[in-house]
Amino acid sequence: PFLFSPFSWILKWLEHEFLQQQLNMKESVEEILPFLKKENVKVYYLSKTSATEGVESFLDKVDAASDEPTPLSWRSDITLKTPAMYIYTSGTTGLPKAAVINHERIMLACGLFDAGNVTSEDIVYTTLPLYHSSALLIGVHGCIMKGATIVLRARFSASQFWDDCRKYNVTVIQYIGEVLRYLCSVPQRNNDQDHKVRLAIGNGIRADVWREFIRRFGNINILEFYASTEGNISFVNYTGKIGAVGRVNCLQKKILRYELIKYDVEKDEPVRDENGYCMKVPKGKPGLLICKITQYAPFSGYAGAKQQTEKKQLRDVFQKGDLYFNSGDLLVIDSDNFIYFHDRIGDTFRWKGENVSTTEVEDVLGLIDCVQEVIVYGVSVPGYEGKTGMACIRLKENSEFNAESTYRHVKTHLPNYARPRFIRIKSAIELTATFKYRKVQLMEESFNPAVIKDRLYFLDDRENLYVQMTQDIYNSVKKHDFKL
Ligand SMILES: *[C@@H]1O[C@H](CO)[C@@H](O)[C@H](O)[C@H]1NC(C)=O
Ligand SMILES: *[C@@H]1O[C@H](CO)[C@@H](O)[C@H](O)[C@H]1NC(C)=O
Ligand SMILES: *[C@@H]1O[C@H](CO)[C@@H](O)[C@H](O)[C@H]1NC(C)=O
Ligand SMILES: CC(=O)N[C@H]1CO[C@H](CO)[C@@H](O)[C@@H]1O
Repeated sequence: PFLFSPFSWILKWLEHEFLQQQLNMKESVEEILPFLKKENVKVYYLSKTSATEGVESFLDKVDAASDEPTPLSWRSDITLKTPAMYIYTSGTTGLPKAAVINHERIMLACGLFDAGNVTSEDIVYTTLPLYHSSALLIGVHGCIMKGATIVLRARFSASQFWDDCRKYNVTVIQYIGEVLRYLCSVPQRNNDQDHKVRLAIGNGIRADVWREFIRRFGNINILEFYASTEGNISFVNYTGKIGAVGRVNCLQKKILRYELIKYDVEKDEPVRDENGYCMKVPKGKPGLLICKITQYAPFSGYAGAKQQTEKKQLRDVFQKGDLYFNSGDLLVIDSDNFIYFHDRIGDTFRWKGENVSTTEVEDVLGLIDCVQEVIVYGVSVPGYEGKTGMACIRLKENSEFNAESTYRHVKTHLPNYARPRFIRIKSAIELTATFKYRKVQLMEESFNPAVIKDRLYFLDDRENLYVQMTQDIYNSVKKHDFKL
């Protein structure tokens, strides 16, 4: 939907970004073309011509279009509540879902650039994928709003990061999750503080990384925020407290009735008391963030997915008939009312008494050069408590899996208990609408090489290497000859 922006320069990047994906998607689209036709869906290629019957080209029409502002009459019926785009959120709590993003949400997201005093003089560097709300809503739309310049890189590279910043005179960077941690784990260089970056905007930074990042790369302002793509609740670290995403603000709390409630990680559901109601967590304990759905805090839901929308809502929380938005995130509020991000639910398994966050492991593996896509989950091993990690990887085209460098990467970036014991290489993980279903299926397929026809590797910590999984290894693991 955002293709219909009047800014033809966006199309220039999209052309770059999507050229590769487009080649892959072309086949997929053509496969279902008869169906799409029947449904009256118009299909365009992001190209100047189309050789496919029933598919039109788009870029030639853009070239031919006027670059005058869109006539007011065309958008007279557009309000703040009109859907502007859909963003697919990953399927951590069910199928991937198209979150409805209306114009108001885009404007709210752009507000972060106001909080960071971003101006038209700024140059913003984004290495995050454009299909994420961070890059698209805050980065791209923020730059349009401010008239700032955006520098895109198709894929994050820790070693190239600061060179890019120097080369393009970057003043603002965007981050998520582990990005800043990787930057800190690159060997120190003399020119670490030689750059013009003054502000980092993002979420998921931990307090220790925050400190190290500032120590090493200089006095960069960090604007840490918390928000879910589809949720109504958000926090910004206007406080300057290291590690915190924000602070309980009485005024905000009056309008946005959010709470942290007890959550049972194993059962994957909120804990309810004898009357069937949810329980607030005490200060300092992680709890599920929920937010009352009201006229001030509406929830636009997901496109065409009533059931999915329903799933993100919690009913009868503190009294009969009340309705809350379930953020799917565990947060902590400390005794000074500072708010911290803790984890996403449904994405954790336990191994050796530790909680392994699958998203964190996925983030780490996702940075390996040959990895196109990765799903991490736990598999049960008879005789062991909890589950041990398995990573299912789809390689980039024309890439080979390198057992040695993968081992080194995993060892450098993950604690022992979080390192995937098994790696499964699949030529196609259909990360389609059935993604979640497949994760369950993958879990059931477990790690038996007699059952799994894909290439399977085993982390042999005596050899310090990923080795090909064999029936012998499988038997020794099962018989506990090989201790995990
Ligand atoms: C970065 O700034 C320097 C000094 O102001 C300038 O010479 C150079 O052309 C700029 N680079 C880019 C890519 O704009
Ligand atoms: C929640 O959504 C409403 C309407 O979309 C908006 O006015 C409000 O600012 C949002 N609140 C947060 C914290 O995002
Ligand atoms: C793991 O999660 C459980 C349930 O949330 C919690 O009780 C426990 O303290 C956590 N363990 C660690 C080591 O963080
Ligand atoms: C907007 C804002 O106040 N951000 C602050 C977040 O915390 C860092 C670290 O103390 C401050 O430097 C930022 O100014």
